[in-house]
Amino acid sequence: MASLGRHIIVEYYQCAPELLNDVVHIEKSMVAAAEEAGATIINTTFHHFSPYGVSGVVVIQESHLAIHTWPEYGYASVDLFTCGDSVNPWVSYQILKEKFGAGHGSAVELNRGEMALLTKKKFDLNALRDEQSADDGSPIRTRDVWFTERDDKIALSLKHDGKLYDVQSDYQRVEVYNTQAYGNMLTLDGMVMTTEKDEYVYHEMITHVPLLTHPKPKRVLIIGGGDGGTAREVLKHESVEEVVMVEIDDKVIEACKQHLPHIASALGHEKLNLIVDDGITYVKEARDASFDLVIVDSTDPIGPAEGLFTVDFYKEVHRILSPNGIMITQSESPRFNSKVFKEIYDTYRGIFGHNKVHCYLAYIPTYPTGMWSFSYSSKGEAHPLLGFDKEKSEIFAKEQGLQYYNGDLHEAAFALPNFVKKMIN
Ligand code: SPD
Repeated sequence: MASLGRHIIVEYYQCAPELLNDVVHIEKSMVAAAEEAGATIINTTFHHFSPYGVSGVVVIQESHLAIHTWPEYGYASVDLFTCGDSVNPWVSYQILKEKFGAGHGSAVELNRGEMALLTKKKFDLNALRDEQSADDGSPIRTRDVWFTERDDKIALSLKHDGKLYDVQSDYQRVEVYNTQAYGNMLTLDGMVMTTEKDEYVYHEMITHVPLLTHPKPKRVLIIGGGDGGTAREVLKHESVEEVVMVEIDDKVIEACKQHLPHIASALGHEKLNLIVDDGITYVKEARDASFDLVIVDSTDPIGPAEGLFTVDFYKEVHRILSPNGIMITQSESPRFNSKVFKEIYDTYRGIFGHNKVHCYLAYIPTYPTGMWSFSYSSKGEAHPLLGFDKEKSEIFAKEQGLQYYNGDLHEAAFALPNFVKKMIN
């Protein structure tokens, strides 16, 4: 043995970009590469970075395998570090080259810890081992695969057991992950849309606040909302006679029906008219004063939802609202998306009038910063707090077994932190 370890530094070029952006594929490939080489795996940690790139490490009893990918360049940088004679890192090299569809690979091998330069010290191993950590010596394998949504300053990571759905639709990348803490999770273009465990906060707040303050909401329009959560909550109100939902992407509906069935549970409801089309066009063509409530349950203002954040679109929404109509939108995070947040409120106030636009907050752990906002814009006399029938709301919340919304919460949601007030006033 000339050295303690062998370190192979690997470059893979001209790889398939989609493979280099698939955290599950990469983890599986790295695990296979370690196992085939004869290594014993201790732990795996892999992160996907939004929108692209994966980093990960397989810790093996005989050192580690590490990877960083740049899917946009079809490039992966890999370290194969092994010690002992029982593992052959060149086997890993070949396997990974094939798994990533690399057109070209190169590698250099370094010896780590030259024996000629080392002197072995004698020490009593038993004296160093405390009783707690004494075990039978067999490694316990653990696995950490992470989804990460991040911008250049903030990241949110969720550990998952794999992907259940992954389709590039005509509009966006639609994925469902099986997260360990929040159940199945829908992401669009790498951004968290909803999870089984905290979806109720968003869906109860985007719906019951307006529906319990409008005198008699009969016709409701949902723009977006393809997961079905908003429709499910709206349909809990008996006064509602028809819900039209216009979702641009049928793959979102398909993914949620298959993997988030509780959220999608009302998508076949008899009062629901589900249209797969562009919401902007639908609103443009809708009759004047034809809806009592319009809910814009959009994604963030990047990609297919961009047009939903324009003055022209909101003017059209105002036109199609009945005289006492209300428009509700998800208005992003005041802390995370401050610029968009401010612009949204300026825009609505320009259309509905300064005193007709209100902001309310809810706490959604899987959205950036956890603090999320909704806007309540009123065309006529409806007001979120004046004349609010708290008792009716309490009864409704109890009867429906709501998990977040109640009368107190309704009122409290409009109490804004100073920094938020400052941003919109
Ligand atoms: N950054 C998250 C914004 C998500 C808003 N829409 C969620 C859709 C849930 N029905």
